[in-house]
Amino acid sequence: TVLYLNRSLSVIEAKNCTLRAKGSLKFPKNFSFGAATSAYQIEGGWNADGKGPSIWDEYTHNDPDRITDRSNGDVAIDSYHRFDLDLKILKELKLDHYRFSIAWTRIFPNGDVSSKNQKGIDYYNDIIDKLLANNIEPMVTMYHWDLPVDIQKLGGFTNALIINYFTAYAEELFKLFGDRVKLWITFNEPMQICKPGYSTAESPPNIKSPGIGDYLCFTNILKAHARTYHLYKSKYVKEQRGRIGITMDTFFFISKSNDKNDVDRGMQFSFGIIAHAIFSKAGGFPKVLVDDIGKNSLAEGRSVSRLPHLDAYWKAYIRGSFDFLGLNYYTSRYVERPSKPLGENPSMLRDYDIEETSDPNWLQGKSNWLYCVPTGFEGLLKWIREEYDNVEVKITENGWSDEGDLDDDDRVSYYKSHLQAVLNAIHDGSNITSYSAWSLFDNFEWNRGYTEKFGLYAVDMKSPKRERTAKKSAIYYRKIIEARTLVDEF
Ligand code: GBH
Repeated sequence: TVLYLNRSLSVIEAKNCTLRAKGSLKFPKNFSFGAATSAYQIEGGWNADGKGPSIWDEYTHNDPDRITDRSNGDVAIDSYHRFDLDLKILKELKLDHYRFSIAWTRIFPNGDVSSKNQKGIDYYNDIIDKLLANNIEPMVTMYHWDLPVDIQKLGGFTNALIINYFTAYAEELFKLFGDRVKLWITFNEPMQICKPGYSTAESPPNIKSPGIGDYLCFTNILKAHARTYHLYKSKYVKEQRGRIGITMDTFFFISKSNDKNDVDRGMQFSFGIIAHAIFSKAGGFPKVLVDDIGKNSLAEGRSVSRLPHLDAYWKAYIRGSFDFLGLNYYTSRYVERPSKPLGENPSMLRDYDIEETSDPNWLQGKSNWLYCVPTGFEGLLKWIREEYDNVEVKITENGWSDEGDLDDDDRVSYYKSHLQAVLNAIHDGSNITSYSAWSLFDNFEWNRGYTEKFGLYAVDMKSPKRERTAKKSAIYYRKIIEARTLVDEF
C-alpha cells in the first residue's frame, strides 16, 4: 500500500547528511534505477518444496542466541509465497530493474547437480517471467551467503573444490534462466563471505582461522568467479547476450593527515584483495598485500606466505574476467597507521595494520557501523575510476538503517546525498550505469535479526500476510525515477 498519496512532501535534510551538487541534477539517459534484496533475507519457505538447508538455516536453528532477537529466516517476509505482492511494489515504484539472489539450495538442495529440484526452479522462472512481462529487468546474484550445508561439510570456501561446485551451479543457472536473465553477478561481497565466515567466526560457517582461512576463501572465490565468467563467454554469451560481473563492498577511507598511502592501504586490503586481481592492469593480489603478508609470514617462521600464490596462469585467467564492477557502498572511516600492532597474530587485522575510526559529527544509522558520509561515496567512485581505468560501475547496494518509522526522513536524506555523490562522480567522468537501493523491504538483517530496518517498504511481521507499506523514502525514490532528476519536492 502507498501512503502519502494525496500529500505533497519535501526533503527535510538531516544535518551532516548532505552533499553539494557539482553539475547537472539529471541522470544519464539510460541510467537504470532498481532495488535489491537477497534470498535468505526475504524468502522464507526455508524447507518448502524440496529446498535443502543452507549454512544460515543451520546456524540460526542451532545458535539462536547469536541473533539479536533470536529470529531467523524460516518465514522472513515470506516472499517465497508472496512474490505477487512484491511485484505490485516493484511496479508501483517504477523500477527499471530488480536485483535479487537465487538460493543455491532451491536449485541443488545438497549443492550438487544430482539433487536438482524442479519446484525451486519453477519459483525463479515465475519471478523472472513476471518481471519481464512488466518491463523490469532481472539482475541476478548467484550467491548471497546461503551456502548448501553439504558443501560446507567439505570445507566450503576453503576447499578448492568449491570452484567446480560453484561453476556447475552457475552453469545450471545459465541453462535454466540465461535465455531471459541478461545481468549476472557471481558473488555478493567476498569480504563478507570470507571475513566473518572463515576468519573471525562472526557468521556462518563460523570458522575461526584468522590470516589463513580468510585468504584461502578469497583465492577460491576469485578462481570460481573467473571460471564462471569464462564458461559464460565460451559457451553461452553468443546466444544469450548477457553480461556478468561481481559485487564487492568496501568502506571508503579518509586520512586526517592527508596521507594518500593510508587511504590506498585501506582500499587495497579491503577492496583490492578481490578487485585488483580482476580489474587492474597488472592482475594478481595487490603488491602491498603480497609484500606485507609475505614478510609477516616469514617472521612467523613459515617458508611460504599465508596469502596463496596466484601463478601466471591464474593471474592471466582472472584478470579481465568482468563486464562491469558491482559496488556496495554504505559508509566510510578515518584511517591511520596504529602505534602498536592490532589484532591477534597472525590475522588479517594484524596484516592490515590500519586503525579505522569514525567521526562523532557523522549522522549515525541504527546499525552501529553505519554513518552517513556521502563525500566518502564520491571519493570511492573517484578512487575506482582512477585505479581501474574508469571501469563500468553498477552500484548494487546503498542504503540506511533505522528503527522502522514510516516517516523516514534520515533515509530520504541519505538517498538524496548519496545519489548526489553518484551525479558528482558522473560529472567528473565516472562510468556509472545503474543504482540499486538496499533494500526494497525491511528484512532479516543477518545477526541483527529484524531489529535494524533498511527497507523502502515496511513489513508487518506480526501478520501472517506480511503486508508491506511504503515509507516516505519509497515515494521519494519513485519521484526520482519518474523525473530522472534529483528532486526536493515530491
Ligand atoms: C550488505 O553488506 C549486505 O549485502 C546485505 O545483505 C545487508 O543486509 C546490508 O549490507 C546491510 O547490512 O560491525 O563493524 O564489524 C554490507 C557490508 C558488512 C557492512 C558487515 C557492515 C559490519 C561491520 N556490511 N559490516 S562491523
